[in-house]
Amino acid sequence: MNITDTIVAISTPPGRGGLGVVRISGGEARRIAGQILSPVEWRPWHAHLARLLDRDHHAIDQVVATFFEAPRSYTAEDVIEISCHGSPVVLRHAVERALEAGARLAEPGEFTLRAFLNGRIDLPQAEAVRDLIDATTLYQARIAAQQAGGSVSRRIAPIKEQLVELIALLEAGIDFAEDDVSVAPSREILRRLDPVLDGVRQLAASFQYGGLVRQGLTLAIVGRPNVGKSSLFNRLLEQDRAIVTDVPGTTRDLVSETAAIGGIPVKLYDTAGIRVGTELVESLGIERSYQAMADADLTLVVIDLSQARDAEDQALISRAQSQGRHLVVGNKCDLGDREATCLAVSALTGEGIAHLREAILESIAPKGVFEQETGFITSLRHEHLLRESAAYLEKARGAVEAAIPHEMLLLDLYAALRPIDAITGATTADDILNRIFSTFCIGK
Ligand SMILES: Nc1nc2c(ncn2[C@@H]2O[C@H](COP(=O)(O)OP(=O)(O)OP(=O)(O)O)[C@@H](O)[C@H]2O)c(=O)[nH]1
Ligand SMILES: [Mg+2]
Repeated sequence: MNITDTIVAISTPPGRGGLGVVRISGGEARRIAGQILSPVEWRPWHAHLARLLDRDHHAIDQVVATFFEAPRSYTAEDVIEISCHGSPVVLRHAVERALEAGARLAEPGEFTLRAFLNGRIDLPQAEAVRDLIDATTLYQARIAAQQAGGSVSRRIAPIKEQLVELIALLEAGIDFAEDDVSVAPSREILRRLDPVLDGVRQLAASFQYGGLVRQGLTLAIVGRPNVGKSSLFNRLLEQDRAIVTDVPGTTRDLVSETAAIGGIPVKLYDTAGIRVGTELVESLGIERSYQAMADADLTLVVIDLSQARDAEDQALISRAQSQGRHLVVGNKCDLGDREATCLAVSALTGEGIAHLREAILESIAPKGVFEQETGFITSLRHEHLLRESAAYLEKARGAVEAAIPHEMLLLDLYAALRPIDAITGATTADDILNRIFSTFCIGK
């Protein structure tokens, strides 16, 4: 990909709207914009009122063009943003005219790629821009905005610094051995290595929660027929999505929809009520209920408080227990007695639902984790790299303890540094770059 030419794209989503923005970036931005607009005296960081012209120099829109002069722009190049009225024909025409004037159509994510390549932002920041655009909850947006501001790099920087220092110490011991620079004793090396290993491990482990922020989790609602699973599903969604009747066996298939709970996107699955000895269609549905339960990050086993718990309820609870995270929810508390061993709610009146939401959050992460917002990484790529780094650091630790020569130890330390570099963007291979930026939308 050539990054010295001037690129153009529509930066707003497809469709009609009040405004639509065409963005041009590169050394030729002013000249190209000049050819498609009525004459403009460009002043940096000023908005200019102009007319957008067609090929016959007829005005087709009145626009506001803003000039961001290099290097103080999104891409660190000259950027011109033309705010048109949001008509797809007008926007497309503006882009076509810019292409005729010598611009090239931007690849997906290319504006952000240029910001990265020009050193305006590092790789975690670029990835966070994509997460920000993809955010489905305000909480996700807030985390992404912090990361776009550099929070991940700020956490990694001191760890990397310590590792580089240790490498320098060992290199010095080898290079200047004759000059009486004493070789660092194992105790000293371990004293420096351990905090690095701890830091890398902790950061990698934080993905356990950070991953949930980005990807969300799946939650299956299971139980016997008629206990109120679909009612609870609708209640958590705050939307009348699944069919509710007093006929047992109403839900036959999985119904899924995403709700935000505490800012975390939660994909809820309503399932067919589980019972034995039913006809074919229902039993196929029940198989899916079991499957959803096995696949879910968290299972809500719903029981009916207006009835005594029976063996089928108990069997489901045991099954959920053996499969991992689960909560037992006693529904219809407006009718029946509360039990101490479950969360009492009423899908009908809404009682206990706020409490259930909290319990769902707490069952996936200790209280307060999601509030310490800068405390975790949200990218699977970062997690993999940190784990790789930790593995080499552990190997290095073993080498120190086995009194293996420092030359060999250094190889492990360099190998541990490489994945960290790949996060902060110091030595990134092209394929990583392409993978990241190709998931962007055009115009970003
Ligand atoms: N009083 C009371 N009735 C409820 C409550 N929740 C659900 N119901 C009623 O219980 C009946 C069954 O509700 P559903 O939500 O369809 O139950 P389900 O578990 O999805 O049933 P299946 O799909 O057949 O497995 C309906 O008549 C609901 O109105 C509740 O909290 N209190
Ligand atoms: Mg149902």
